[in-house]
Amino acid sequence: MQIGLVGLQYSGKTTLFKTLSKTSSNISSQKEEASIEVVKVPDERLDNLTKIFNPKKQVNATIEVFDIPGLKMSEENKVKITSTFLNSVRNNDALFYVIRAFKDETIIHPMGDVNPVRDIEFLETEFLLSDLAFLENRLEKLKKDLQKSKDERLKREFPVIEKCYAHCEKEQPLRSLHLDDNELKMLSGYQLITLKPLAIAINFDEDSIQSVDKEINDIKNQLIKLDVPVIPFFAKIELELSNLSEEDQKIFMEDYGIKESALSKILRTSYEMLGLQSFFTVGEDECRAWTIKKNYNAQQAAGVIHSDFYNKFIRAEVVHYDDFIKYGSFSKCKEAGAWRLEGKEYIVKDGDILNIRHN
Ligand SMILES: Nc1nc2c(ncn2[C@@H]2O[C@H](COP(=O)(O)OP(=O)(O)OP(=O)(O)O)[C@@H](O)[C@H]2O)c(=O)[nH]1
Ligand SMILES: [Mg+2]
Repeated sequence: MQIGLVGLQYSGKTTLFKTLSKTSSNISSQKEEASIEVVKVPDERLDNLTKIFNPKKQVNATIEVFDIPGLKMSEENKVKITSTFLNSVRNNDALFYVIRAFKDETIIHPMGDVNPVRDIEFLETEFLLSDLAFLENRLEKLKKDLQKSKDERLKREFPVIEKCYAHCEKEQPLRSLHLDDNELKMLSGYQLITLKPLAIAINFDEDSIQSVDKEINDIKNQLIKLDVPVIPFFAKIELELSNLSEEDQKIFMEDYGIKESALSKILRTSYEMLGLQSFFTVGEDECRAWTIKKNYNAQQAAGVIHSDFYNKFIRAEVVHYDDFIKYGSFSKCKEAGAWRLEGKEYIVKDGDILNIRHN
């Protein structure tokens, strides 16, 4: 899974990226090319399992974060969308708009002044236009092809593209259009931008810590059409704090009144918007968190570990993390009836500890 940080120049993407990856020393803020970082998903439950099993290693779930260089002012004094930018944006499973709310006269805003709502609407409009142009072309091509051939797949695609086109033409992003699984599958190769799950991360400065809830509400009120998560963060402070030990970091965050780190908010929101959850495997060699979709059954979850586990699946031994902590061991869980053998149709829950039995 890959999430993209998208925005205008100097909105704080790379600063945020650095707090996520904690490798502040070697990422230059002025870097032109995009960079991708594999970010460990922190999980207290996995930490606790590691304490209990004392394995050789702990493997956290990971998510890839893609830091895309922002849109700049062009020579004609306008912020222009480029095809390189659009291609980088298309390359993600979900998007975070990183929007500037901090005021700092020494850092020039590419549109002249700080205005979060305008910047969000600008990005939305540009992405909508890009999808609309794609859909229009695709529709034309399908019309032509269908005159020549009676291909069943193309026939089925036509009404789906038509429906998407009509929706975009009404200036609605595709994420607000109801599409069933088959329709989504048909569209999946096209990387339509407004179809991707979206959240908005707004970068405030430290003067706003007290008033941030109100400021976020004001912004949301002006964006009622845009029904997506909007989360505040404080890139500059958090970058400074990310160099401290975990303990000091906690203390300073409390001092500042920051309740949750940007890293944690972004990963939590990503999991939610992508419909993801974690299950665990435990043992002497490793304790590990695995990422799966929310509706995955036991066999599909087994397949994430290894394709052999999918093909030769027999049963899954299941104990929920909460039960394991409550009873203290697998044998105690058995006595209490909290240890179960499940078949392939079992829908895995967030926090299940699985042991896959296979041929
Ligand atoms: N005062 C202040 N400065 C910030 C804040 N966040 C980022 N900056 C500064 O703004 C400048 C640009 O930040 P970056 O994180 O490099 O911005 P970016 O979005 O990656 O920019 P591009 O990659 O050019 O699109 C840097 O000098 C940062 O130190 C903030 O919250 N407050
Ligand atoms: Mg940058």
